[in-house]
Amino acid sequence: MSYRTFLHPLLAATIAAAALSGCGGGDAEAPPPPVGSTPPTAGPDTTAPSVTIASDVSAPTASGPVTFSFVFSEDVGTSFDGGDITVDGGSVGAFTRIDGSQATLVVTPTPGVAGTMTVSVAAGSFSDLAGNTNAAAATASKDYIATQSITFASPGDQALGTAPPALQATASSGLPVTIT
Ligand SMILES: [Ca+2]
Repeated sequence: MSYRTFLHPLLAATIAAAALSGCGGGDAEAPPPPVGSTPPTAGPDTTAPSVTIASDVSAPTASGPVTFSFVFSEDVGTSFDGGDITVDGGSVGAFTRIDGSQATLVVTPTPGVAGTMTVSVAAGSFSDLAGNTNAAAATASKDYIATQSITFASPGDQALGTAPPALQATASSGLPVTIT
């Protein structure tokens, strides 16, 4: 029992010292930074929002579906949706609104042909929370290659002594095929 009664004052002193050092002087802390980045004297928001479009394929050409991202300069709420996007050279897939300042759209290349997918947003398509609409259009494109089949026509039966048959082929893309 004498051991326990001796330990308690030591423990208490240790805890008290730790609590004191944890205080750290306390009165020298900097005041918290002001909330928000807009000074209270700023006028109404008259800055038009803008959008930057990019694709998730860094290679020069894509060979399958491409996800285009739309990153807005400020919160545009729900004013932007899939109907604000014009797509050429591919078919429109899933549109996702990540939040008020980001969205994505999947575009699948037209099967069997090579070409360019273009995604664009016209001016006046979306607005910020103050009601300012985007003044500038935006666009992005990605070239794509797609597999295609080449079908050779049968040369048919050939008679001895006649000229060799000319091979003929058609491509699934509809583009002309040159045989050399
Ligand atoms: Ca604005």
